[in-house]
Amino acid sequence: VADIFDWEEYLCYSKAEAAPQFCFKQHEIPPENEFELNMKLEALDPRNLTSTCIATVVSVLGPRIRLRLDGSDDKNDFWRLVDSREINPIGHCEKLGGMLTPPLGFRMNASSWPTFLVKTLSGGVIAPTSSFKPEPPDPKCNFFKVGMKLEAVDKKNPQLICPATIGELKKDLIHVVFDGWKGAFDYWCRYDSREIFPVGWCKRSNHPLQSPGKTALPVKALATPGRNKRPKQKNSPAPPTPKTITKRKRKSSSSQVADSTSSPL
Ligand code: MLY
Repeated sequence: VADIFDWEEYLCYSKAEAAPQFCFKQHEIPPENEFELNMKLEALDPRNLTSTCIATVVSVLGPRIRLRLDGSDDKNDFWRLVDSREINPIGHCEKLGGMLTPPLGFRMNASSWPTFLVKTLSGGVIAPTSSFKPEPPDPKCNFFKVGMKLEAVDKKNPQLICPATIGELKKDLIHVVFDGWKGAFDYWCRYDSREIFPVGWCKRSNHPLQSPGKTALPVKALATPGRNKRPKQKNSPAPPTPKTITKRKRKSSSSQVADSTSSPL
């Protein structure tokens, strides 16, 4: 899906500019992801940021990991960058004089927490300290301008990163507007949010990037009827009939859109 969308073409088509790197609290070179499935670490409970819990890596995608709090259900998974301040190696909390706490919605009786903690830690691989990367520096202020393009996490489908535009500014806040999605997924966040990225970040970090919703794309690219039913032509260039040659030459645009509309989500 994602690899077919091309920013360069799209910026040109939409006559927009990409928000420069210095606007973002992201490293220009995305960090290496050295986490592996089932590794355990400490994470702030996203539903209760004053509490530090044990979490397990349940997916790995580019420089992001999907986490599940030990003792919680599988309905509250969340994603963190490997250079997030909100994840730390096991032992970090205690070193600072803190205590590990059960997650909100702990499945068992609170009194069984100490035993649960020992068991859950002994049943997993401890993520090595070297996999936690330093947080990027803070931009000095809100450098964004209305109309600039960026890549942003879709908070309603947080595994997805999608093309977006700065719709509005309000002091330290920016309005993230998802291209081609009629406002349903838009949100406000701070300029130093870890969920927004410069154009090209997904490509550089090997993270999939969604295509914009189809209303944001050139009409020409959408106008070919039945494009989704056509079998893949990549490796089998069947000799085209004279009729198909005339209208189907623009391979890049039609293949782009076929993908943006076939999202399973
Ligand atoms: N299949 C879901 C996901 C939409 C994702 C929108 N993002 C990319 C802004 C839906 O159509 O609701």
